[in-house]
Amino acid sequence: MVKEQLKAKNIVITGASGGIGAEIARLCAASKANLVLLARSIDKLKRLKAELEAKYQVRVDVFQLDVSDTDQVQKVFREILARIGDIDILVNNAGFGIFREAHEASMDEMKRMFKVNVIGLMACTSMVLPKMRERRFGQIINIASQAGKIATPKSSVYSATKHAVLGYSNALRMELSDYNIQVTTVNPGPIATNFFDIADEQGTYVKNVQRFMLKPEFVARKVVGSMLTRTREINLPRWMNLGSVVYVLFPRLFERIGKRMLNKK
Ligand code: NJP
Repeated sequence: MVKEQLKAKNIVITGASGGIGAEIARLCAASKANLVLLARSIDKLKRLKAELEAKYQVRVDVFQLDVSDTDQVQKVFREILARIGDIDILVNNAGFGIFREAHEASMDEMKRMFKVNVIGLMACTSMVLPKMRERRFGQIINIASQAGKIATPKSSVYSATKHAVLGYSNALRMELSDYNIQVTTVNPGPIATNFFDIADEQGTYVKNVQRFMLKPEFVARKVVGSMLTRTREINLPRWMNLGSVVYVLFPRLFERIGKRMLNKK
């Protein structure tokens, strides 16, 4: 997939060391965008940089960044802005989940999930907003989740973080609507990535939803397809979104009838 409009655009991707972040990076590089890739695993980022530069002759900068460390976020983004100038697209993709019933979740897990999935995403966004507003150009793509629309058992904390991402993004979209800056949210169902190594220690969920699992390449194609368009929200697979529409309209009925279907973890 090659998207001509991305040629020479500066795209920053958090959580780019694996999973959908790395796939998004590959497609952007194929479209000749300049990339800034961020994650904690610097070795994986360096390997991806070498792969993309060799294959597509694009510029790839990599920085080690734990998005939950907001001082580090500020430092790294200042460095990015100084080095590459304007950021055209920010993909806030870094995130993780731990599936556990609320009474079993530790304080530390709760804080870590919020610090990465919510505060980290907001911190990165804050760093690109002033320049984007000044230029009246840009796009912020926030990877949320279907869990941000329908909360299910054993995902109370993860789901709360993704609801927070959607709330933040919806307000941001309205604030930026007069500035030609698009805010796109992405709400996938389960995707076959390493996400479940941490989220689903027992493997129960993966076993139960194996047949619905999305391929990371497919999700990445949809995300890259939305770049520099006015796409508001991407919901994958489409039928899951139908579920969230019904949920909003008839929550009590949905929870009663869907009880077994929603209890897959
Ligand atoms: O997961 P995985 P996905 N600071 O584990 C990085 C959402 N999602 O690609 O730091 C900075 O393969 C980590 O890098 P590293 C999900 O919530 C997924 O599936 O080196 N980066 C890695 O590159 C998340 O927002 C599913 O360990 C941090 C990346 O994040 C996004 O999709 C379903 C970090 C995670 O790659 C990508 O997840 C859904 C930190 N503190 C939403 N912590 C799904 N897979 O089923 C982690 O609805 N990273």
